[in-house]
Formats: sequence, C-alpha cells, structure tokens
Amino acid sequence: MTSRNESLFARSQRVIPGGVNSPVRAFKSVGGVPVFFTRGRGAWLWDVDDRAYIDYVGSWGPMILGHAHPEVVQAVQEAAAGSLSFGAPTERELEMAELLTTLVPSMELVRLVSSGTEATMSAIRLARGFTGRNVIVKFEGCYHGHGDALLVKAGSGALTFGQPSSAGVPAETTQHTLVLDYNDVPGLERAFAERGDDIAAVILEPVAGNMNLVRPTDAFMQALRTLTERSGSLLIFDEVMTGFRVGLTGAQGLFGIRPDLTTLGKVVGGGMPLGAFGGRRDIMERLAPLGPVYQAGTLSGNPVAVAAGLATLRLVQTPGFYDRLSETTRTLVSGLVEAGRSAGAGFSGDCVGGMFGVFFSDEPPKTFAEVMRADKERFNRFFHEMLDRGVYLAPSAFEAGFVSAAHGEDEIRKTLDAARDAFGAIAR
Ligand code: KE4
Repeated sequence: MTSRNESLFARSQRVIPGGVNSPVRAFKSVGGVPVFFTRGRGAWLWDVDDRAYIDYVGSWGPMILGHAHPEVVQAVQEAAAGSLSFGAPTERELEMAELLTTLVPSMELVRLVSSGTEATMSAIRLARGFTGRNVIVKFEGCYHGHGDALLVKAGSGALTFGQPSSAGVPAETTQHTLVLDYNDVPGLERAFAERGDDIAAVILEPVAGNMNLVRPTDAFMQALRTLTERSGSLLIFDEVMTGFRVGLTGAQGLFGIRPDLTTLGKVVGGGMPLGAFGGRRDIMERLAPLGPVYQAGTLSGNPVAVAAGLATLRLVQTPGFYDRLSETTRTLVSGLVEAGRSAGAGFSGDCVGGMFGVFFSDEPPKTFAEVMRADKERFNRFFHEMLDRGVYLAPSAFEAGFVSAAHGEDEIRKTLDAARDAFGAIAR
C-alpha cells in the first residue's frame, strides 16, 4: 500500500525539481523516499502518515530549543499580528543587532540578511571590496551556501584555482578561488607564500559540519589567524552552523580566535529565515549606504524572523544551557559508539556542543580524505534501519547531526535502543 509520503513525493516531483526545495532533502545520498513532516514538538516530529520520529536534523541546525517552543511561537504570533514586514527600520532588528554585537564581540557592526548564503556571499564581496584583492581561499568539504564564488571544487593541482562545482557558474567566477585541504597547515603556508598578497580572505567552517563533523587542529586555527594577519588578508569564520550551536560565543569563543568577519544563520533565526554578517568596524563601514560595497534585501531584518531569533537567543542564554546540551550530545554519541563497536562495526563519533558526527570508520576523520574513506554504504543502511525505528538522522553520511534542549533521557534511551537493533540488523 503506497504511504501518503510516497504519493506526496510522486506529486511533488511533478511541480518541484526533484520534489524538494533543497537538494539534501531528496534522500539522494541515502536512497529511498524523503519523509514529509506535518508537525513537530520538542525533540519529536510526525510525518504525513502520523508516524513519530526523534529528530536529529533540527531543520539542519536552527531548532536548538526543539520544535514549537511556546515562547518562540508566541513571539512570532505577536510580531506577525503587527504586520509581517515594513521594509523600514524597526526597534526589534536594532535589539537583535545590539544583542549580536554583545554576544559576539568580534562583530563590532552587523548587518541582518535572510539566509546563510546571503551572509557568506555578502561577506566575500565585502572582503574583496575592503582589500581590493580578488583571491578567496576555501577548504574542500566546507560548504558556505550556494553563492557562485563558493561553489568551487579543488583545482587540478594543489595551488591551482578552483573549478565550478555546479553547472551555471562561469569559470571566470571561480578562477579567483583557491581550494585547500582542511587542517593542512603546510598547504596553507604554501598558498600564502605564493599568493599571500593577492588573497582577500580565507573563509572556513571553524568546526566543519558539511563533510560531516571534522574538528580543526589548534595548529590550523593559529596558522589561519597568523597568516591572514601577516598578509593583510581577512579571516572569515562561517559560523552559520556553529554560531550559538557549539556554545554561546560560537567556535571563535571556543578556540579564542578573533576573526575579521563572521557569518551567522540557522540558530540566529530560531527556524525563521534570518542570517547575519558582521565584524571589524573599519571593514563593515565599507558597506552601502556608508561605503562602496553594495548589499541589500527586501526582507533583511524581517520583524517576524527577528522576533523568532530574539526569543531563541534569549533562551539559549539560560544559565547552564550549553553545558546541558553538550552533556546530552556526549551521552548520545558515546552510547552510539558503544553500540556500534559492540556489534563489531568499525564505528566512531565526535561532538562539539550540540552538533555531532558519526562515522563507519575506526576513528573520527581529521581530513576530507579520511571522511571519504568512511563506509558510506553502511551508513546508508544504518540510516534506514534507524528511520524504520523512528529515529530521524541527517539523510547523508556527509552531514552533521543536531541535538536540541528538548532531547531528554527518554529520547536518548529510545535512540540507543533503536541503534543496538539497527547495528544488529546491518551486521546480518
Ligand atoms: P543557507 O543559505 O542554507 O541558510 O546557509 C548556507 C550555509 C552556509 N554556511 C554553512 C556552514 C552551512 O552549513 C550552510 C547551510 N547548511 C546546509 C546543511 N549542511 C543547509 C541544508 C540545505 O542546504 O538544505
């Protein structure tokens, strides 16, 4: 009997490319039919066939409080009742800007936008406008949204400029983008030795989450800051995923690195379309209407999205919030690793704050190449065995997972019970 999920997916493919509004949702990586959800509450989601799932995607990060948190819903309802948008300044977006510049001290000035892609795209243009240079350095496996300059894969040689990773991106656009290896300090040093004076900025995920979770080494972090400073290049921390996810002060607070620009998204909007970028005053003041770098948006700083973000950021400041979230995440990951290894699977995991990564490999990968050596096929089977048992993991071996404040002992226990079954099933 065809489930409602399947009939909806068949219908949606007739009017939406691939049946989804964002590719990762299509389950292409794991196979099968994507789940259509109708509602969520706390750590739980329900699909169109009214099946319940414990959610570890959290809309790819934003739902750090859990779904339908009453205070967030109320803030949205109140804001919406006063109009959805003005296209003019509001006190609420000023409050958000004051809060962000307080919580993230490196952001001396901040501009609100409507997505993480807009934030990184704008930060790149600003870095180029400020430095008068064109070259951008990014790292293989890091994703910064779908702006042309960042849809780049590594060039043929170590220090050759990138090629487009998407059709429709002119080679001229990516000829200024260098793609290096994450955590490769010698490679970074070579790039700066050869092209330092041409590099406008280095952009990275300060904890990678788009090749699954990969931590930076201290040496890598230090080299990034030293080399950019020495060459007059800017260091951009793309904290769209890590911001307010790995801790209240993001990855920059964890590692004690002060980037020149920071981009935010996801948690900052609490599930509504909101992103932000900000940093040094002398850089941000190059933005229109003050300076020559143009950037704009009809719904930038949208009052309803900002209301959701403010309610969320108020609640994540509750004393002990990140200690509890990190503890829950550590309990989850250590339990999954124990279950996997007991079933004889080469299985490992890691977590930072409320984000985690699990791998069918003996140790957590430290580089993109190591991630690619993990057993993706076994992950895909594990994913479906868990889905069948009501646990919704990220539908890709190359995505991080997310825990919310609403995940309690009951959800973790149910998840680990399902995992022990699932590991047994894939071992057979
Ligand atoms: P958005 O434009 O999707 O709001 O943000 C782009 C972006 C920028 N920087 C980082 C570090 C990101 O992780 C993202 C978006 N992340 C993906 C999940 N890996 C969003 C999910 C999707 O593309 O549907």
